[in-house]
Amino acid sequence: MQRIILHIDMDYFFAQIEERENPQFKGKPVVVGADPKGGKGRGVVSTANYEARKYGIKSGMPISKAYQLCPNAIFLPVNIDLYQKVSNEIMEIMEKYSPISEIVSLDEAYLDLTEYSHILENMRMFGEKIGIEKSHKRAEKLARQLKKEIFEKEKLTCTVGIGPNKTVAKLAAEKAKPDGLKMVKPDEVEKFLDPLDVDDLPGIGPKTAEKLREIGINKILELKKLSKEKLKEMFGKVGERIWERARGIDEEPVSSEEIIKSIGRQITFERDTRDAKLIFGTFEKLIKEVYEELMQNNFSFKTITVICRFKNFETHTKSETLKKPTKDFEIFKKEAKKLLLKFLIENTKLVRLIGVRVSNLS
Ligand code: TTP
Ligand code: MG
Repeated sequence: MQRIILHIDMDYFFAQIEERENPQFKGKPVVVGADPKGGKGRGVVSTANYEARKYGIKSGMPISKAYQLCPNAIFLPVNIDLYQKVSNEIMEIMEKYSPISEIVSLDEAYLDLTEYSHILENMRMFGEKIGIEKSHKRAEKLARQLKKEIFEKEKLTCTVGIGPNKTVAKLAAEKAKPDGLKMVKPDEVEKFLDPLDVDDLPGIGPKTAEKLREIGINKILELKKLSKEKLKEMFGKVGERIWERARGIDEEPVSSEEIIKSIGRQITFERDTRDAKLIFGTFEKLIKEVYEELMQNNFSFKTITVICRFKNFETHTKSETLKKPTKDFEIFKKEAKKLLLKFLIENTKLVRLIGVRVSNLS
């Protein structure tokens, strides 16, 4: 059946809430994140409003870099309790628009409007074609209402994308930011996707994109020239997924079931360090926190991943997958420490950040 999927993403979410709470910030560059400490701060940018983005400031960038780019910006700490409260209110509004919804993050969600619009509009006597066209109109109207209701109740703007599946809906929203509404109908998918950059596709991260660029592939249109086999050979199982996504194929359902895929913790040291006692002491604390959350959810795990970022921001991960799932704390600790030790042996640089994650949960 032809589906109609809606994706909603709040505009510059954390920073927009701060603007709402402090109207005097409007029109000025606002950066939410770690304390810049006059350019010596060590954390990262959570997000920035559009004025700050004009200076090149982006999510995930070192806060010191953001400070360099625009020292006069308004730098604010992350007030996550407030953002969580606002997020809950928005998701409550959003969930009224369809019985099938999926919350992806604090500011992002999917709605499946297929059934809903079909029940209302798909009058069989007009045949399937008119039915789906009316359904699209209905979906667009719902999207406009949703944007309006959020703006009236929360005084915040968002962007909505509508498409035949999650991938297309999400990309449509991304391309319509900020305060936009974009619908891509099934027969428009190809025209919409072809000119986009390969790394626009969900599932293509910077490393995959780099590999593709190396062989002269920049746009989705060019990506489509590679066979499924070739992509599998290059990227393994995800290659197949990439082949499908490039053609606008995505069968993944909108599902409200909360699936925890992994549990992890990481920490940036106050100062780059090689102090083994500090590194391993901190690491044990992280391991304990991860293990506690694992036990709260009554999960077994199979894969352990350790992340290590060095002085120059060079970041590496190492993973170990066990033969069978376990809940054993001692195995977790032993394997994780082994991975961390490998990092420290292979690399003599100062350590900036360490982290540990378990996945393959059951
Ligand atoms: P996004 O929706 O990715 O970004 P955004 O809402 O700030 O901006 P856009 O208009 O482009 O949608 O993320 C939502 C929030 O999640 C963001 O406001 C802050 C937080 N976040 C981080 O803390 N770190 C990150 O690296 C990213 C990407 C987001
Ligand atoms: Mg957003």
